[in-house]
Amino acid sequence: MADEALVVIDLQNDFCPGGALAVAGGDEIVPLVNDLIRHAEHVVLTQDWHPAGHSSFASSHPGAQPFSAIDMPYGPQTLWPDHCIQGSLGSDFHSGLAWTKAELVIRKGFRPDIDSYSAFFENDHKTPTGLAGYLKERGIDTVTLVGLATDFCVAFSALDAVKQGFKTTVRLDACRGIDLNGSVEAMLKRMREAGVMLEDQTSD
Ligand code: VGL
Ligand code: ZN
Repeated sequence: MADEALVVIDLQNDFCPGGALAVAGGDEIVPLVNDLIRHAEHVVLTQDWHPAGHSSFASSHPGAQPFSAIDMPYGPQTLWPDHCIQGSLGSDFHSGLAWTKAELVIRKGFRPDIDSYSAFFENDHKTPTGLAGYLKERGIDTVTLVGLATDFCVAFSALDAVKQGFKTTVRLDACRGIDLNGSVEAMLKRMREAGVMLEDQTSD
C-alpha cells in the first residue's frame, strides 16, 4: 500500500488534558494512533505552530472572549485561548506519541494574520501548505486522518483532502472533538456529504 498515508493532526500537549486548549479525552487516542502509525506505510504529522500574539488568539483582540467569533478579511474566525506557541511545551507532540516514523511534519498557523485549521490550506481556503503537492508527487492518493480536533483541524483537513482528489477516511475512534455549539455533529455531516469515509472501529 505504497499509495496511502496516515496523517496525524495536531496531537500536541496544548490539545490534551492540562493543555491551553484541552480537548476532552485528547490523550486517550495516543495508543490507537501509535498502533495505526506502526501499521502505516507513510506517516505525516501536522503541528499547530503559532507565533505569540497570533490573530486567532482572543488575547490579541481587546475585550474579546475565547470561543467567541469575529470576522476576519478571509471570513469568520473563532478566537481561541493562546495555544501552541512556537517552541513552547504546549506545542510539543504528546510525549507518548510514536512520532519518529513520520516522514514529514507540516507546521501550520505560523502566519500572524491568518489561522490554518486544515493540513492543506490556510483558513482563506486558498493559501496552500504544500501537503497536496507533496503527497501527489510521491504517488500517494489515499489518506487516513486521525488526531485533534475532530470538528476543527481534522474536519477541515478531511474536507480539503477530498477536494484535492484524495480518497479520504477519518478514523473517528482515533479523534476527539472540541464541540462548540454542536460543531462535532455539524462537521460530521459536512464530511459525510463531501464524501469523507467516517470509520469508528469501536462501534463496528
Ligand atoms: C485547532 C483550534 C485552534 C485544532 C487548532 O487542532 O483543531 N483548533 N487551533
Ligand atoms: Zn491553533
